[in-house]
Amino acid sequence: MLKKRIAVACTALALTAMVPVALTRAQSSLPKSKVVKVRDNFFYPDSLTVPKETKIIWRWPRSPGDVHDVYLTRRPNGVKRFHSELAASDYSFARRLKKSGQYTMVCTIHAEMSMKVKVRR
Ligand SMILES: [Cu+2]
Repeated sequence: MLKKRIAVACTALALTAMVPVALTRAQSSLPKSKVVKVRDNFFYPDSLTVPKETKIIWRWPRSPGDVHDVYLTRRPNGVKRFHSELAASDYSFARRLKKSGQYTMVCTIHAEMSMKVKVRR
């Protein structure tokens, strides 16, 4: 019986401990981030709509594949181009998109490999 009661108490404690985390997440006004997978030969997802100040993180796979990069082509006025390294694996690249508008990123090696991000006002 005692064992059962302890188990119940532990479950209750665990649930209580989880509540603040959930609340913090929901209430947080911290800028968001989105992960984009870099694969052969596509970005996933290849289309995103995000709020301003979202950090986009491109992640290459752990095991080596083809070489890819991320190069910003279309962008709102006044936004600087960015260009990642060329990488085959174990690499990531991130940029925070601060200005609303349409962004297009491509891989300079593979013409078919492109993606769009719409940053909301
Ligand atoms: Cu590529």
